[in-house]
Amino acid sequence: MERKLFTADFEDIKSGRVTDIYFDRTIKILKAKGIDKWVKAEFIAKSLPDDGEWGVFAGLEECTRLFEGMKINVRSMPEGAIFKTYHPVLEIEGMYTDFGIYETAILGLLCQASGIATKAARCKKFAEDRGVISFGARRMHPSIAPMIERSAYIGGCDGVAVLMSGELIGADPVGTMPHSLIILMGNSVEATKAFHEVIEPQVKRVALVDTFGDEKFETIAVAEALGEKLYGVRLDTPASRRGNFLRILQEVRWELDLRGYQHVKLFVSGGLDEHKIIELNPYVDAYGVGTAISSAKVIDFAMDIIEVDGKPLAKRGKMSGSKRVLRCNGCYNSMMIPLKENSGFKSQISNCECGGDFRDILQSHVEEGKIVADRPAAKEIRDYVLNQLRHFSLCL
Ligand code: PCP
Repeated sequence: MERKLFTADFEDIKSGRVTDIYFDRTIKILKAKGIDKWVKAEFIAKSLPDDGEWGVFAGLEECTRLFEGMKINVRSMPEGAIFKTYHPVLEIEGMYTDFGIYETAILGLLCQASGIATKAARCKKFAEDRGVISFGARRMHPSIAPMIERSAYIGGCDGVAVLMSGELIGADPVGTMPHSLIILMGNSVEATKAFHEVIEPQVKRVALVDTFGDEKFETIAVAEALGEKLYGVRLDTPASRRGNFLRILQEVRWELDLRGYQHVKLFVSGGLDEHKIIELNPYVDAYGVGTAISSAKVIDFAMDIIEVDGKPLAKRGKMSGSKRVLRCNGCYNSMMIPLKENSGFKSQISNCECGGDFRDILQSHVEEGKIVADRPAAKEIRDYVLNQLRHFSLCL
C-alpha cells in the first residue's frame, strides 16, 4: 500500500530498516566472519544543551516497546530521571548482532524526547507555579506530535494542545482561541461571546486580545462582555508590536484591577522560552510555549561498547566497564562507580554527607527480552520530574 507520509512506523523500526547503513554492513561483516561478541553498551551524554548541568531522561517507554522480545538485558534510569553528563542513562547487554542494528533508532528515541523534556523542565522550573502549556506541535512533523507533547508533559508542562496528545497522556488538551476565530467573528468580543455560548462550560474562557486593536482596550472590552465568566486573556502580540512586553502586561493588569477584574488572568504566547519566562513572570499567570520546546535541541546521547565478553573495553574518550549511578535520596547528589566491586573504588558507599542514602538509579529494565520494570503513566513520570526539579538548581 502506498505510504502517505515519508515517515517510518514501528514495524519499519523493529525490522531494522531505520538504521544507518554502516551498522547494517557491520552486522553483515561479523556474520560473514563468524564473529560475534557478548557486549555491554551504554548511553551517555558528554554535554547538554544551553550549557545545562542536568537533563531529563525521556523516550524510554518507546524503547521498551522495541526491546520487548529481544535477546538482551537492559539496565536503565527511570523515565523522567534527571541525569548528569557522563552518567549512563541506559545500558544494553547481549550479543552485538542481536541489538547493534538498533543503535540509530534507540538513539533517535532517546535524544529527541529527552531534549524536549529537558527544555520543558527548564521552562517549568522558571515558571514555578505558573502554567506552561505545550503549544509547539505545529512546528514539527504531525506524525510525531503525540511524542513531542508527551515529552513536554513529562518534562513539566501543565498541559498539551493536540487532541491525540491528550489521549496519549490521559488529560484534556488545552487551548484558548486562534486569531482566525476573531477575524471570522469580526472582533474579540463577538468571538469570546460565541466561544462562551458554544463551548462546554468546563473549558476556561480565555480571550485572545491582540488581533485588531490594542491589547489594553481589547482586554477591557472582553472583560466587560463576560465579567465573572472570563477566566483570562491571551496576549500573542506580534513581535513587530511587542516593544516592552512587560510594560504592556503591567498596563493590562493595572486596567483590569482598576475596574475590579482581579480574577482575569494573563496568558502569553509567541516566541517564549525560559529566558522570556523569567522576564515576564511578574505579571503572567500562564505561558503557551511552542517552538522552544517542540524543536528543542536534542540531547546528544551516544551508544558505546564498554565491555566485551565481560572485560572492560571502550574506545578512546570513553570510560570502560559497566557502571552504577548512585543518587542520594536526600540531596539528590549523584556519583558514578564501577558495577563490579574492585580495589580502586570504595564500592559500599551507603550514606551521603547529608545523611541521605545512596541508591543505584540504573535499575534492571529488561531481562532476556522480558520487561521487568514498572512502566508508569505520563502523569506519574511528570510528578517524578517535578519532585526532582525541586532539588536541582538552574541558573541561566
Ligand atoms: C501562535 C500559536 C502558537 C504560539 C503562537 C507558539 O500564535 O498560538 O501556539 O508560538 P511559538 O512557537 O513562537 O512559541 P499564532 O501563530 O498567531 O497562531 P494562532 O492564531 O493560531 O494562535
